[in-house]
Amino acid sequence: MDKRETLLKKLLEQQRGLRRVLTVSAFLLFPVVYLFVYATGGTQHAYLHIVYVLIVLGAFLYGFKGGLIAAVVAGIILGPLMPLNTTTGEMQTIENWLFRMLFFALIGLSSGGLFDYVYAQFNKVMFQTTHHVESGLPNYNHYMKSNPEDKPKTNVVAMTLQINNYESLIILLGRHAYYKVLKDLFDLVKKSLPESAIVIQADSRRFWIELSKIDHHSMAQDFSKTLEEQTFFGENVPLYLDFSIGYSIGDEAKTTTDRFNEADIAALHAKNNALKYVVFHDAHKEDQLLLQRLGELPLAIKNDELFIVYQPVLDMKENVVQLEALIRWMHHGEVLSPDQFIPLAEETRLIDQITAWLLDKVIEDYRVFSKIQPSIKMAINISQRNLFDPHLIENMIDTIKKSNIQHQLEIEMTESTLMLNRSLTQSFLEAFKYIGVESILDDFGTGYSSLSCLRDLPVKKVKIDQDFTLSITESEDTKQLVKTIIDLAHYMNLDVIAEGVEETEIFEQMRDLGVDYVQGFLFSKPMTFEETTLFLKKRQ
Ligand code: G
Ligand code: G
Ligand code: MN
Repeated sequence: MDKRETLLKKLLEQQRGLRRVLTVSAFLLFPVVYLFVYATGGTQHAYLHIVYVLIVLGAFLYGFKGGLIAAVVAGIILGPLMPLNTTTGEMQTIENWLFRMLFFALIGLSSGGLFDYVYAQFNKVMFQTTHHVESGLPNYNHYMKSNPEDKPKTNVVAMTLQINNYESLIILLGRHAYYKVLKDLFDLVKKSLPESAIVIQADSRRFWIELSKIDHHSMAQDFSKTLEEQTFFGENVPLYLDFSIGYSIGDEAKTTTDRFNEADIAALHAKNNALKYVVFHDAHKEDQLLLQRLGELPLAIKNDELFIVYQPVLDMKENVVQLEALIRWMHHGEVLSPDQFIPLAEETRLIDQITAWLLDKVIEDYRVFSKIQPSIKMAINISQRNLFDPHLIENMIDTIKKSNIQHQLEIEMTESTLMLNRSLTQSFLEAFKYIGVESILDDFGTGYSSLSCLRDLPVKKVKIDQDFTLSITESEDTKQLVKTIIDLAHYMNLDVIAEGVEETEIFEQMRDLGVDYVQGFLFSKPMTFEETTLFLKKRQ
């Protein structure tokens, strides 16, 4: 809280006391003014004008009502009760003092009205800083007003109540009706929690709640049940509100603001894991770590921290036929694997930058590899998310055509992600195929609807997931499954790659089952550019 705010708060606190003192003083000052005007000779002289101070004071203290009352009192004590001339004792005429009283009243009313207006504006501003503009519900400033120091405490529980489907509710209802629903929710929350609970609106989709330490387990159960059982209406339409709740509970002293942040993280965790509520745990900070990593990713691209390793794919005569490009990130001296950052990037448009970078780099490296082995093919992995950006696809197709690599490049798509938008995927794969770039269905067998993928998508190869490959020597069922996949693929004129071939025995079984290509640690781990160059040279 800044200094000005503290000062204002003190002033407001003192305002009441000040008001009382000034009111009493005003009452005492009327007789003083009376005596003063009397002593200076009555209303014939200008000294009576000192009474305006009291009229304006009345207006200042009680608005137009105060101004009016002060004006009438002043009008009376300086009217029928006050001689025109105290030495002669001559009284004022009725018209004289009535007119003056009217004039006083005008001053009292107008200055009082002005003060009322200023106060109303002031209160409005004060309200707006402590309440949400659209819902009128108390906000964080409201909380901070009653808890300005935010000292670490041990005896409280913080809770975040989050509406996960807020965007769709806004689209459905419009802002106005949405905030009415939010108000209903607020009332319900207030009603179902102990009276001492502080509830504030943290943002458009979140309430923050501070509770004294209680049996949060039974409370959490009851509370989420109450929310679930309530039907909310927006514009008379029944609504489904999808809630997640996060708690921050702990014996260490923490400021409530820190607790609210922890409760937010817990609520996010609840949402991502489809849980009703989650109690914050230090491990949840990993979410924060991931977000931090996402922030670093654009710089990683610029600073050349991303690099590619290549893993060879061999035919059954053990000739190297292809190199699969696998991305890595040199992050603070530690090599991160794609699982540690690609899923993050896939949630944003960064994945497009990464794929564009990857393609350029692979083409550059291909120039070197193809000098050693002209027949070598390359494979890159692309994300479903990439297909959502027609510009990226256009640019990729452009780049591929310009570098004339279309017949040496294949793209691998993971089956599980293909399902997100089948028709889009199909048309883009068609576009790639049209220029000569074939596609591989990656991790085949682990996703869903595999068979319709095989039927509908223009792919040339399927890659059997390493889960199957690795267990083929151990389980007869897996072996039969792999055999069926291979037969099915061959029936559809597709080639089969087995990924994860770690042992000679696996290789031999795969060969017996009719696999066309193999990839795995038995032949080579993923290698850096330099290692790959040496590997290819040795193989010639
Ligand atoms: O190399 P590793 O086993 O860590 O790879 C794990 C997964 O990451 C693989 O299944 C692969 O499909 C994916 N992957 C590797 N490189 C890339 C890439 O450049 N782009 C995308 N989208 N995925 C990649
Ligand atoms: O899913 P995708 O094919 O894109 O990923 C290939 C990944 O599988 C590579 O990151 C590589 O590290 C890993 N991989 C390749 N060969 C083997 C293997 O023989 N055994 C195991 N466990 N992993 C492998
Ligand atoms: Mn792959």
